[in-house]
Amino acid sequence: MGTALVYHEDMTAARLLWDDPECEIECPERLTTALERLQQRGLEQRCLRLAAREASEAELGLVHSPEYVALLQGTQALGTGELQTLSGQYDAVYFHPSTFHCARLAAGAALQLVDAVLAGAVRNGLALVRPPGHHSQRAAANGFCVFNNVAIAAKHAQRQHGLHRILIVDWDVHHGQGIQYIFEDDPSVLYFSWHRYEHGRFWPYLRESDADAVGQGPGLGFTVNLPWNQVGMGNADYVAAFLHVLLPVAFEFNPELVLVSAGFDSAIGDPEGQMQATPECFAHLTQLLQMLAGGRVCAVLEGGYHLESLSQSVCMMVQALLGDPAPPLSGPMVPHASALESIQSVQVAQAPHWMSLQQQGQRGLGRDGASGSHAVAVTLNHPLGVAPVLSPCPRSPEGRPSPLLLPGGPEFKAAATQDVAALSSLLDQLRLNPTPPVRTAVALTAPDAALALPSDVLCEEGSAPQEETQAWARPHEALAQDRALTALGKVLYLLDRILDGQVSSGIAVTPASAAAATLDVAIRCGLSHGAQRLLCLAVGQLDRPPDLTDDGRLEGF
Ligand code: X5A
Ligand code: ZN
Repeated sequence: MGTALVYHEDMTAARLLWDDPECEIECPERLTTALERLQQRGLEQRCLRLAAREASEAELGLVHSPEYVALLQGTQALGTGELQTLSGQYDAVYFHPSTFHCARLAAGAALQLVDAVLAGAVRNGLALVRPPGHHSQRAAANGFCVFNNVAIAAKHAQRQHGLHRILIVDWDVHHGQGIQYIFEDDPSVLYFSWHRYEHGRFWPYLRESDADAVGQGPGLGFTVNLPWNQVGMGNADYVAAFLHVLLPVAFEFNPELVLVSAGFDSAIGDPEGQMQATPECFAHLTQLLQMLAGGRVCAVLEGGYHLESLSQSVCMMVQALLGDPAPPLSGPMVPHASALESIQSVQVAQAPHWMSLQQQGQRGLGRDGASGSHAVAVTLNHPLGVAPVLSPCPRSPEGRPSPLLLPGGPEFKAAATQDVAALSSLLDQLRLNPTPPVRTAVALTAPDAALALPSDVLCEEGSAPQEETQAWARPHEALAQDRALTALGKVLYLLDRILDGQVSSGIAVTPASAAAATLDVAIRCGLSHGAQRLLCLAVGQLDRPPDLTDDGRLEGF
């Protein structure tokens, strides 16, 4: 199942016919440049190409009033002066005699994409369209937008395909207030938008773009606004927003379809956004969204005004939709303080509506480590899962990973030989079986041992020798207790089985009061067994052991 690319050349016909510095950035080259780049990279050829059709009057009527559609229809016959006068009645809009046709194609392209995905012809896709849609409202054009392409596609997916839960992710740098208004009281459509806001001092200057606008009536909690109060937000900020706001809520919502209002004015270089996220970031964001709705992701172009940045970002998104690995993100992955403030304000505003956000912002208040009455799970993973000594896969100048080299060619053979050599030296070093016989094991102490486990999970009975366990435990007061010591013995045994290559991954349970100490021992034990690299991930408050040498082998959160 592939990726659809929906397009029609006619959508390049509309253009600004008079002088207007605000509107001139929305130009036909946005589409031609992006498409050219997709062709150059060989990406367009890998997609199922679909020619956009016009949306029907009835389809436009899913969102817009008949009077508004009729008014737009009438613009086809107007002269330049009349078009300019009419445009002036809206905020940041221009009309051209071809606007009605283009806008019907843009909405039609979104519909065709949704139909292709929901019919199972493709897994996902992108509609390359203009004019954009997310600012347009029931009876008003706004911010270069004429018909609300994504909102129409969502209504269509509900009416024609019977969907009950649709997620709209609007990563355009402007607030898609049009989409918000259309679905604000509707719990079947979850609308997420991040946007340049600057405390209300950025277009479209709306109070209802702030984090405390969360929807109305039955739609309470189904509008999620994340305002950026400073420019310069980058990869770390966008990824943090996904990990700490969008994805928790989205997994809880469990959508049947993801629509993306894919504006790339949120990327580096864009004159509107003034943000710093690199094109690669959009590959990662796209990958993250593919974990939802069985990968049914339909993206529809919104903004994006820096032609080079736009084209690169579009390529990155299409690559990710096609299933290619995402290039690594550059720069320090540290979110800005202002971004964290914004994220927290959304968590606070949305916590009453989403269980997945209710624990956030309470860290360090003693919920996780202090009481000692409940158990904490420690997850351990086979080192092959993180490919300890494999060199990063060699990339072509374009950043394409080596597996796409033509099989049989000399470069392919050289790369393959290199990979095999690296892999066998890894196995030699770690004396590992490439596929451990047991996928997952658990190490439980008596009270938890009665848990019903899936049949393919091994309940590990063994413990490390008592002297060894005591030796590891000695420096830690928290491990003096019998229960903690017993649990540690089981953790060490499990770790040994993983490092031996008998088990791929495991889950161990330890008393909460001993979690930090147990993890400390597990880290030291792993490193002393010759693990090449160790990633330690703590969910909740857990300090990194202070005295472990910083030799680059240990990475901790
Ligand atoms: C779709 C989009 C932006 C309008 C900006 C007006 N519209 N200043 O990015
Ligand atoms: Zn925009």
